This record gives sequence, structure tokens and C-alpha cells, in this order.
Amino acid sequence: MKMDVLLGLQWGDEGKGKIVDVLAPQYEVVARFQGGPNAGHTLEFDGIKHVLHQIPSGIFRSQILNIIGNGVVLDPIILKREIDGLGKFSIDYQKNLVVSKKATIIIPTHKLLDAAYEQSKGDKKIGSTLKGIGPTYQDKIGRSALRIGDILSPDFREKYELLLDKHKTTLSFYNFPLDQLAEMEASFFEAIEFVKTLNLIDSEYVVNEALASNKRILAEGAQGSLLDVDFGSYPFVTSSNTMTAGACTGLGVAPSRIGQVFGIFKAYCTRVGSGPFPTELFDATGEAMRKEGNEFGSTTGRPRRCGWLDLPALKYSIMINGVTELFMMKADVLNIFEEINICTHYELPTGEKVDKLMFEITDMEVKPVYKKMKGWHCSLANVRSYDEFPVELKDYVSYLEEELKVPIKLVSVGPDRVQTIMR
Ligand code: 2SA
Ligand code: MG
Repeated sequence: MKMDVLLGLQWGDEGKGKIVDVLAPQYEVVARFQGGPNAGHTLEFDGIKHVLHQIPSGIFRSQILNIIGNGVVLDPIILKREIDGLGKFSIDYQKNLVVSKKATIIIPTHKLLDAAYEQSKGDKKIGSTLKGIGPTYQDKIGRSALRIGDILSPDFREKYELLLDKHKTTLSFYNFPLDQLAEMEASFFEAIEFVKTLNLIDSEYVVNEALASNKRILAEGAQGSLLDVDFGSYPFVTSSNTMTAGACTGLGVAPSRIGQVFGIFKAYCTRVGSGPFPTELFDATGEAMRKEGNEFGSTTGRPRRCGWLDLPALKYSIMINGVTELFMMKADVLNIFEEINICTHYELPTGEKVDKLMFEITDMEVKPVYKKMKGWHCSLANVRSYDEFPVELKDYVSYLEEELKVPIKLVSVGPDRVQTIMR
């Protein structure tokens, strides 16, 4: 059996949580492979909204084993809070959730360092979620991080103090106040005791044994491909590989074991945090998109920047991920427009038109070149099949498929499960 991967192809918030929920019945395992509490995966069912940050989105189904993989950076405090918050669902965490001993721990000072680094950047700040993601991955790569397996060792406290001292030196360099630290540490150590009671394992064995026994696994990406640390708009990126290859290193699965790659994108674009966004709209149209799409960060509540669909960026994401099927989300948000724009190229300051995300593009003022399409300009609320799509929406979908060379297998026309149209 091969492992399928589900990823966001833009800057995150494409609707991954909703799709995992739709696909979940076909899988026996759902695994997170990168990122941490910076993620916010929203699931809606029984009229209630649930936002998951670190727990994989298969947790609401009792037949699914949920894995927090080695590539994840885990905040014990937030994990405990998340599990407490799901109290009413009678989830059996011993049976349905396992955590890799090789996952990296976010300690309180990582969050302070995140804030200190952001402050020091002034108007060049990344727009981090301030969850400590960057500093924790920095320690992982710098070979000084703590891992989940360490909490079981008698010298965990010593290892912690060693890392703490290193962080304090850096924080004092930035003159960063430590007054919140004692309180944060108290919650941290309380949460560590709780994490010890969870099922802590070498998850690479569980994943590979599951594949060997023909179990179906879905790897659930967080953030989006355009925030990938290698291929995103660096430095305005997150600190992990958000692409398909990240699922290999973040779970211990060989590249030859990757099956389908589901690429999720919105029918338009959003971005939260700083960095280039060629099709961003600063006018009433952008404001209308934000309002219609309820585009506010599910972790931080920040308003998301909005703009038209960007084809060069989408093609790039499809290429680096090896996407086999596309899922288009939130088509209904475009109901309000009489005319819809799709960016096909970027015009460089020299006047040259390109459709590639070259290195230089991050620092350039590029102008999007648009293809205009007629909008469907009507409600999609009662649409339940592709045949019922207005002709303009069918045209939008066909045009994208032609350009992207990958089939669009699903179009979401509303938040409800029944508004998810398979093709
Ligand atoms: P970080 O916190 O160091 O990973 O931030 C670095 C950049 O990555 C962006 N980022 C995100 N973008 C979209 N959605 C994310 N998750 C939350 C959500 C975000 C929220 O689901 O809405 O609630 O604000 C996410 N996580 C990280 C971030 O904005 C920085 O640009
Ligand atoms: Mg999100």
C-alpha cells in the first residue's frame, strides 16, 4: 500500500481540515508530518465548528489512528488544552492517538524567542503566529532541541535547563523581558506530565507496518506550499517543508511509497502574515472577498489578505508536490462577482511577462496579468452535483484544468459536507 498526501497549494487555510473530514472514512490512519500549533484546521459537523492545531483531523472518527509524526514541533501546553477542549467527544486517546518520540518539543522560551526575533525585525517581520515554530526548528537543525522521547528520561530536567540557559542568553541580548516565564514553565511541566500518559512511540515503525499490512494512510499537511522553507517566498515562510517530500521525512516513509497527492486550493487566494502576494487586492473587491469568505486566521484571528487566483504560483506548487488530484475550495465566495480575474503571468518591472516563480520575484514589484472571465453571479447554496453548476462555473473549472493539467476532482460550494461536489 502507498501513503496518500493532502496538502495546501497556496499560503495555507485552503480548507484542508474540511477535506480530511470528507476523505477520512476511506482511511485507517491520518498523520501530521510538519508544523505545529501554528496550524488551524477547521472542521464543521453537527452545526459546530472545531479548530484543531496539533491533533490530526481524523480524531473525530473512532476507527482512525491519528499520528503526530517526528517532523512536527509539539507544544505540550497547547496539546493538553486541545485534548481538554475535546472532552465532550469521549475520544479514546490511548487507542486513537500516538505521538512520535522523535517529535520536537516547543518549550516556553521558544515562544519568547519567536516574539523577540519578530520585534527585532521591525517592519520586516515575518508575521509569525508567535507559537515558537521558527526557534524550535532552529534548535532541531542546530542539534540542541528536546524531543518527546526525552521527557521519559530521568535527566529531562537537566536537558531542559541546558537549553533554557542558551535561550536566556539570547533573550537577554534582545533585552526581552522574562516576567511571563515562571508561569509558562509551571503550565509546561504540568503538561509534560500529561503528555507522559499518552501513547509515545517510534511512529515510523507504525506507519511502515501499517503500509505493509495494506492499511490506508493519509498524511495531512499544514500551512501551504508557498510557505515551504525551501520553495516558499523566503524569508516570509514557515520553518518546515510543507510539501510532499516533507511527508517522507516527517513520517519516515520512502518516496517510492507515496501514492496520490491531493492538492487543495481556494478559487481565489489568501495570505496571513507578511510577504509577497502578487494578486493581492487592496480595494473594495478584496474587502468583499474577506467578508464573503470570512477570511480571518483560525489560530490568531488576524484578517487574511485576499486576492485573485494566481496560476503561476499554483502551477509551481503542483510541480514541486507531484499533485495527482486537485480539490477547489470556496467557489461560492466568488458568487458575488460579475467578473472574475485569473492571474496567468507576472509582468516584471522591465515589462517582460513571465509565468515562473524565479528567485528574484520575492524582491520585485510584479504586476499580475489577468485573464477575465464572466462570473456566475448567483447562489450555489442548493447545488448538489456538477451538472447543476452554472455554465460560468463549469467554464472556470475547465479553464483551470486545461492550464493546470491535473483533474479537479472536487469543488466545494459551501461549508456543509453536502456542499462538497465530487466530479
Ligand atoms: P510561523 O508561525 O513561524 O509558522 O509563521 C511563519 C509564516 O507562516 C504563516 N503561517 C500560516 N499561514 C496561514 N495559516 C496558518 N495557520 C493559521 C490558520 C494562522 C492564523 O489556520 O489560520 O490563525 O493566523 C499559518 N501558520 C503559519 C504565518 O502567517 C507567517 O507568514
Ligand atoms: Mg488554517
